[in-house]
Amino acid sequence: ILGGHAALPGAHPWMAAIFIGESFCAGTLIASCWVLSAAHCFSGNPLASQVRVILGQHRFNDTGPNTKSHRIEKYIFYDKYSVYNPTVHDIVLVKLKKEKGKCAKMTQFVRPICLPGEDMSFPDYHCCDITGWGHMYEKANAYADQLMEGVVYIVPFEQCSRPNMYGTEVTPTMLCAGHWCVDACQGDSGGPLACSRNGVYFLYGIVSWGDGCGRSRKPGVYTRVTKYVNWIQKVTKSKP
Ligand code: 4AZ
Repeated sequence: ILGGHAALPGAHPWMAAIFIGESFCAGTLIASCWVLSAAHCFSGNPLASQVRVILGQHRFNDTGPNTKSHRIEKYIFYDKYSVYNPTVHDIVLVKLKKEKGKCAKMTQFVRPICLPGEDMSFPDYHCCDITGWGHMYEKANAYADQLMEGVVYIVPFEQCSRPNMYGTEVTPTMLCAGHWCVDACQGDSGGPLACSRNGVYFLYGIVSWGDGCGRSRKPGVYTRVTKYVNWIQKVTKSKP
């Protein structure tokens, strides 16, 4: 996160740190056994045994009494995701492995975020939170050592799809959000754009892509979660 500040431990209890072989992404806990992330993080088709999902984490790569590392059972790409077009349908569901019949144990530091309804929308310029351990400036060579948060606003689609921003690269299944120098960056992929209504946070976007980090006229681009809630419900509610 560029232009953000350190989060308070436990302020974003749905944050997941995902280690995929040698690489790293973020994710968001939406139910005890399910984490949402960006499909492009899994585009190398890693073995499920190479993936670890850390919940309750605040300091990067640091275990403590509130953190728990989970193995995963499987991950499921949105049907139409293609590695040849990785910015489109950039969404993946990760199913945690049960231990003694349970997935994530809910605590003060581990709690899922609400999914929006498919017809829910936040207005243009609405302020939402982004969180992550990603780079704090574009050319950084290390992740943040603690969870960072920043506030961005929703950029009107009509503006983001103008030729001087992203033109036709942004589609209605994406949304743009940025606020001057606040932006997501490398390592924040898969993490949440969380918007609140009456004090309740909803997962409105998933960090997906952008031209650099914090560049003018280049806001962050997020997977628009409302377009996928039917799919999420279908996959997470289906019995094996
Ligand atoms: C990345 O490389 C990345 N500024 C994520 C978000 C943005 C740019 C790059 C948006 O994971």
